[in-house]
Amino acid sequence: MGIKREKSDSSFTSVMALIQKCQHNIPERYVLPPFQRPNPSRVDQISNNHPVIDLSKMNHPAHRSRIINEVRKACNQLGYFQVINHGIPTSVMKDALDAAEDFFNLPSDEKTRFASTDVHEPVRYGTSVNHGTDKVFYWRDFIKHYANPISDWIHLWPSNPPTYKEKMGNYAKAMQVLQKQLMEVVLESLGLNANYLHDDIEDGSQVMTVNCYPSCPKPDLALGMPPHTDFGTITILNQSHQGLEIMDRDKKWHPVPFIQGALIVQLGDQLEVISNGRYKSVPHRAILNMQRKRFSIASLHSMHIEKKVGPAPELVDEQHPVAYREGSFAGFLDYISDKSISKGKYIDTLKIT
Ligand SMILES: O=C(O)CCC(=O)C(=O)O
Repeated sequence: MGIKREKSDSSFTSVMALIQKCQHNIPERYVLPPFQRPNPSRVDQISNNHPVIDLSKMNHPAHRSRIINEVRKACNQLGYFQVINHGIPTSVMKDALDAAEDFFNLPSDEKTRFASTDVHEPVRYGTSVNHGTDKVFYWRDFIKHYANPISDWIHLWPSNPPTYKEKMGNYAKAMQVLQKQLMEVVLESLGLNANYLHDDIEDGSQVMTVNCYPSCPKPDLALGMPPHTDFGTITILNQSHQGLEIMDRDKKWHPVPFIQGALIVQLGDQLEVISNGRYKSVPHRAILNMQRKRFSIASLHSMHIEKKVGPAPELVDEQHPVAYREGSFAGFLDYISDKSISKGKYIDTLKIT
């Protein structure tokens, strides 16, 4: 691929280590410029317009057409929705969050063996978004690992805590099944055949991003993650507590309500490209709180890393000319390898203006 690899760098202080030392304040490098801070007065606290879609009886024709209509409405309006009755056992969701917590509670040297600033690494532990390139730091520690097909990757995942592979592995497999079902519904909602790109979706890439946001003494000055959109087709998010905010089309932020047992589905840039811009990826960010640590697990799905994808031909016509060039997950990784995600977006390089 001709990629310039950065040297792995494990010299950073995790937020988990930092909170032992600073209980009342945060270091300067986490303080955001005023216009980037999570100003609660500019956040819509009372919106009850958050789509929650019941997936039970998804394969029953009457229910399926209702679900497709609800998905279409949510994707058009906000680019995200929550799903309930999705078939993933509560125990599988909880076990994965417990495995995340146990991992971040390990001593530093157990975690830093996975530390790297190289975004091409299939397993990577770090802090902020990329501690090698970020100017301002975000209040987050993370471990990311590839997951599909699981047999290709699981041997690279942490062996400590001892149950990590089993618990996170069961969850990753469940997410891969659910994303295939959700993609069929999303594609149908666009008027495409449910089997469109079937094999590419089946063999696609899955990146599990496991996030830890320790409680923060100054949550009004910092963020857990900056505003960004995800690269892939869809992301499925499991979380221990509320903390995600999404931006609507009027650029107003909305806290996503926490619903016990629900999963959050967000549209990514690759789906925006496939839809030829009919659907837009959803900008989102993670906010912090003073009371407790929050964990989230984002399962990011996309086509296979090298697979280039453009708009579906069925969604191109005289009124809707091709609006994006083809792009790939590999192209995205090359794009972000030397720049912060808040500095520019790969999808903007694909737009035909
Ligand atoms: O933790 C969250 O709510 C958001 C996580 C996220 O955006 C990500 O991992 O890309």
